[in-house]
Amino acid sequence: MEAMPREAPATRAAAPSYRIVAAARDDDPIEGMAREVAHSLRDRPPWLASKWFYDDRGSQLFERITLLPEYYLTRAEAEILEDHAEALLARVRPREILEIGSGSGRKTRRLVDAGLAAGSLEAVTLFDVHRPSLEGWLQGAAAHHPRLELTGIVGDFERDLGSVPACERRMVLFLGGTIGNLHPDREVPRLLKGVAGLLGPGGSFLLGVDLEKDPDVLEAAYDDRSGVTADFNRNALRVVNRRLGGDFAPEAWAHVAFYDRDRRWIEMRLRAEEDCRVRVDRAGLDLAFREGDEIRTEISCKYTRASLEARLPGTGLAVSEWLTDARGRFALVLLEPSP
Ligand code: SAH
Ligand code: AVI
Repeated sequence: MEAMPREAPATRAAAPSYRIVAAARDDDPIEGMAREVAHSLRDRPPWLASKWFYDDRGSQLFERITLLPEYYLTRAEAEILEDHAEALLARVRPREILEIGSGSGRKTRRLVDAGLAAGSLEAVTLFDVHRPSLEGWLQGAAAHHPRLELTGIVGDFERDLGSVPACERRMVLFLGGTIGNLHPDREVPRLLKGVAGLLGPGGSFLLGVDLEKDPDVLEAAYDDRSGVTADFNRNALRVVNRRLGGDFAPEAWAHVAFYDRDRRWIEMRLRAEEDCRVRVDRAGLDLAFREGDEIRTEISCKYTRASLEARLPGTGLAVSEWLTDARGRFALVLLEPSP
C-alpha cells in the first residue's frame, strides 16, 4: 500500500520528535462509531465492540488490571520477553518494529532495547485507537532514543492496517493476548492475513497468545476481587454516553464474566439489574431493556498450539518459534512468511 496515512495536527515542534498520523480516511470518527453502535446494540443479542473500552479512563483501568494478582497474562508475557527478547531480536534483526494495539507499551521497551542492542533497529511505529497512549510512549522514546524514527498511527487494526506504508525487515508485534479479543474463525484469519501483507522482505510477526488453562484461574482473571475489571467493563457504557450522547446508567449494569468451555473463550457481558430505557441520541437509538437482559462486551479466546496453528492456513504465515513462560500459561509466537 503506497498511500501514507493523513497527517494529524502537529504534535511537537522541537526535536527530539515523533509524529502521529490518523489512519482512517473517513472524516468523522464519531459518525463511524455511531453507525457501528447503532448496528451492534440493535443486534440480537446486543453487543459492543471491545475497542470502545479504551478512552483515557478505560486505558488506565486496563493498566490497573495488568497489575492485579489474578491477571497473570501481562506478567507471564513479560517473563517470556525477559528470557528471550535479546536472542529473538539478534536473530531477526528488524529495521522497524510496528506494534498494533500497543497501549502503554511497557513491554515494547524491552523489545526496542533488544533491537538497539542487535544494531539493526532504526524505526518504531505504534498503532492504537487511543491517541494519548501513543503520545505517552512516543514522548518517552523520543527523549531516550533521539535517533529512532518514531511514528504513532491512530486507527482500528481490524479496518485500517492497509494504510500502513510498506517497509523492509519489519517486525510486527501484537502483544498481551489481544488476538483473543477477536473472533477466532471470522476475525483472526483476516487480521493474520492483514499482518502478513505488512511484513515485506525479512519480516516477522511476534504474537502474544493466552493459553487454555483451569477455568477457575481464567474466571478469576476476568472477575477480580477488587472490582477493577467490573469498572473496566462498565466503561464501555461511559464511552457510549460521552461520545454518542447516551444515557446508560453504568452502575445499574452488573459485570458478568464466565469461561465458555465449548468455545474456549472468556465472555464478558453487562447485565441490566432493572428494567430500563436507554437513548443514544447520536446513534438514533431508543432501547428498552428488561431486568436480566445482557450486552456482550468482549470475548477473550484461549488457545493451544494446535488451535492457533489451525488458523494459519491461507494467511501466509507459519510458526517458527513457540515460547512459553515457565508455567505454560502464555505463549509468545514468532511467525514468519510461509514458503
Ligand atoms: N499491548 C498492550 C495493551 C493491550 S490492551 C499490552 O500487552 O499490555 C489492548 C490495546 O489495544 C489498547 O491499547 C487498545 O486501545 C487497543 N485496541 C483495542 N482494539 C483496537 C482496535 N480495534 N484497533 C486498534 N487498537 C485497538
Ligand atoms: C486486551 N486484552 C488482551 C485483555 C484480555 O485479557 O482479553 C482485555 C481485558 N478484558 C478484561 N480484562 C482484560
